[in-house]
Amino acid sequence: MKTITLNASVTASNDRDAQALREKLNRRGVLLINVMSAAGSGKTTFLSRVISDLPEVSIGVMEADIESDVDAKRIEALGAKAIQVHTSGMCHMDAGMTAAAVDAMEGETQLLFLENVGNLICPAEYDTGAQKKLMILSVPEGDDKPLKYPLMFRESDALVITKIDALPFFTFDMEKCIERVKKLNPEIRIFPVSAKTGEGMEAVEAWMVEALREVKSSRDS
Ligand SMILES: Nc1nc2c(ncn2[C@@H]2O[C@H](COP(=O)(O)OP(=O)(O)OP(=O)(O)O)[C@@H](O)[C@H]2O)c(=O)[nH]1
Ligand SMILES: [Mg+2]
Repeated sequence: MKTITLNASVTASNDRDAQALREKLNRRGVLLINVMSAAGSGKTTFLSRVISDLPEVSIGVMEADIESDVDAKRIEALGAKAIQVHTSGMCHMDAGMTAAAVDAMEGETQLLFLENVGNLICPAEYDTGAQKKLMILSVPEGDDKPLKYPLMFRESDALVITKIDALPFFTFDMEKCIERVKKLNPEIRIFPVSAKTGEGMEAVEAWMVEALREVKSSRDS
C-alpha cells in the first residue's frame, strides 16, 4: 500500500487548481467524491460498506490523515485500491494536494473517494476539485451540528446521517436536524443510514451510481 506525504499548495489559486482537476476527471469519466465529517463519525466504515455493496464498480479511496495508515489498510483489506495521504499536519486537503493524490493512485478506477481529514471546519473551506461533496453526520454528534458548523452543510451535495442504529440511545431529533439542514441548503440530498446494519445504504449508493453515470455520459456526449 502506497503512502505519500503532501504539503499545502503554494499556488494562490486553489479554485483554479480545483477547476483544472475537475475537468481532467470529467474527461477521464471518473467521479471523485469528497467525503467530509468530524473525526470518528464513520467515514471509513461507510466507505467500507459501499465497497462491499458495489462490487461491479471499481473503487479507489484516498485516505487523508495527519498520521498513520490504519484507514488505508482497512480499505485495502476489502480488495479496493487505497492510498494513504499524510497531510503534513494540515487539517484539510486542498486542490493541489488532491490532484497529486489522484496522480498517485495506480490503475483504473471509476469511482474515487477522498476521505478528508476528520473535522467539521477546514475541509468545508477548500474546493478539492471533486465533482461531488458528501458530508457525514453521525447520531451521537447531535442534531444541533447544522447550527454550529453551517458551512459544511451548505457546501455539500449530499448528507449521510449515519449510526441510525444508535438512535434509541441518543437524544437526536431527526426531523429537527433535517429541517435545520434544509434551511441552510434546500437542494441537499439527505440519506439516514446505518453503515453497521446496512439500513438506508441502497438509496445513497443509487445516488452515487447516478452521479457516476452522469459523469460518464457527459464525457461520451
Ligand atoms: N453503531 C454504529 N457504529 C458505527 C457506524 N459506523 C461507524 N461506527 C463506529 O464508529 C467508530 C468510528 O468509525 P470510523 O469509520 O473509523 O470513523 P471515521 O470517520 O473514519 O474516523 P476518522 O477517520 O478517525 O475521522 C467505529 O467504532 C465504528 O465501528 C454505524 O453505522 N453504527
Ligand atoms: Mg476514517
